[in-house]
Amino acid sequence: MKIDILTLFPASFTPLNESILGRAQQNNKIDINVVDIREFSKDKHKKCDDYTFGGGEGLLMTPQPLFDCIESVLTKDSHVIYLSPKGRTLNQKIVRELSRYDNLILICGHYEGIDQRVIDTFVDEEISIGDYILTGGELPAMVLVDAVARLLPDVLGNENSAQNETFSDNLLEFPQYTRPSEFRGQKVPEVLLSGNHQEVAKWRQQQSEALTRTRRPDLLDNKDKE
Ligand code: 4GY
Repeated sequence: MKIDILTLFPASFTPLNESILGRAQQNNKIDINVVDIREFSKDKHKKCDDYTFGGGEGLLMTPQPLFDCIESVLTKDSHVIYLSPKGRTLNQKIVRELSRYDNLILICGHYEGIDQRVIDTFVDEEISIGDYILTGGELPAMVLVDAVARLLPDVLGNENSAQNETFSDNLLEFPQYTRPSEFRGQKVPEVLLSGNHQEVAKWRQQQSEALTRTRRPDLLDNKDKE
């Protein structure tokens, strides 16, 4: 998958070069292309924002740099997303949907947002990462990239990818422990040390169900499942 990230702040995206996503990029499992919208401005001072028609405080990102920037990466395969609190709220079902595209183009707004004509012309859908207001679309874009990338083939280690998709779907994760078996007087549950894989699986399933019932009962009757 190729992901184009269009932003006025390309330096914000260095975290994507670390850890699992950094390795995935080096191994060509994902192609993350951060594009500086400012380079497309035809203004003599590379201006990319202006006051809103109708009045009001803040600045809006102007259409010209965005139109040219989007057109420089747009193909028949592109799915164009604008990160915005007005969008449908991201969840794991939507992440799975997005992971099937060959090319995502993510538009990051800043200031008061972008001219509506950019949205009307190019944007296939608006996506929100949650009901709170940030200063720009850069962090939401990184959240989306991270969540999508880990579903792509050969991005996670095999242990993880197998486990994550199969059994605990729409349940919260059971508690986990590593060595030592006792630390500062706190013992690991006996069943996990038993070597009885069937009993371990049963305990984990019970723990997941109980935790989900108390913390997130909304997940149990949720149609965002598959
Ligand atoms: N929440 N989910 C979000 C956000 C900030 C003004 C447009 C969110 O996706 N985006 O809070 N975005 C605004 C700031 C420009 C983006």
